[in-house]
Amino acid sequence: MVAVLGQANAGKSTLVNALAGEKVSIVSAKPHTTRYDIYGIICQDDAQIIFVDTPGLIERPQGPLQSFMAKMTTRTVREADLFMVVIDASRKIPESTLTLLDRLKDKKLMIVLNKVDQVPKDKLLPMAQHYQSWSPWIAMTSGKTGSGLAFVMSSLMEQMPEAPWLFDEDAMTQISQRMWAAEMTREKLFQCVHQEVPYHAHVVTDEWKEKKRELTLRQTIYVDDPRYKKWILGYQGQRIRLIGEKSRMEMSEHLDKTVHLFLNVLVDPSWSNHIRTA
Ligand SMILES: Nc1nc2c(ncn2[C@@H]2O[C@H](COP(=O)(O)OP(=O)(O)OP(=O)(O)O)[C@@H](O)[C@H]2O)c(=O)[nH]1
Ligand SMILES: [Mg+2]
Repeated sequence: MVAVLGQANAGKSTLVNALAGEKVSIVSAKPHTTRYDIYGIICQDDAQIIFVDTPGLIERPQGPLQSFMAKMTTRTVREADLFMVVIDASRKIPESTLTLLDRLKDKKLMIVLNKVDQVPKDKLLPMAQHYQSWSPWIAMTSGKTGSGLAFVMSSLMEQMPEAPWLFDEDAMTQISQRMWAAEMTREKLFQCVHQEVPYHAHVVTDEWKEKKRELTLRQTIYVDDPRYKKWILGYQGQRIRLIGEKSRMEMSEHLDKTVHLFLNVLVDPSWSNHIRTA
């Protein structure tokens, strides 16, 4: 198990998807997109690597959702065999990442300088030298272009401890299909609805019905305030239609099925108290 940790928006989910070769985890330009640990599982030769994508670091968790997110990351740190700390090399490193590096200094730690496509080449070497005081194991990657990923994979393979495989060879992730589908719709909320709205929303798949190559899904988007419902619906329901269409198309592509998606928006001020992984 490889814990993929680091600041929000560093590109952790993009990296996990690229390394696992499947879209298991959602991605957006907004920080704190990932809310639960999501596994990206890959089997190569005689090795199985489980990349554990985690929520971005939260310095002072506020409210039940953020406490839940921070707790997940703490648990992952306890369980992992190896650690990847992902750093957005195009930005100043935040204090929380330095604290994390200090904590993991004596573990098997790979420091990943990510988004190198956005950094001038002459800056990379001094940057790598700087991080060597935490670990000599440094990778330079771009989840976007794929550069450096082959090195990450081959050096991880050499370092994986010997253990029985935890998942079947064809497993992609640990989350249920229903939850994966809910995450796809949540991603579209992050992409299509602006400002704070996506942080106040949660998606649940209520129904999953498969008939040959047709899949019918019903999902509920919970929001904690009626004004967010209005934003998500949009003028004459235009925004919710766009969200549904984008989510449906993406699911169709990944599942190779015709998907019919029905979305409903409900106001429930207490949804964040009931959040769980499933
Ligand atoms: N230029 C560039 N952009 C990237 C790269 N990797 C990710 N991004 C972009 O950075 C943003 C954040 O990516 P995510 O993968 O969601 O980041 P994350 O670390 O999982 O973020 P949280 O889940 O919010 O903690 C998205 O807009 C990505 O498209 C990269 O290598 N290069
Ligand atoms: Mg993420």
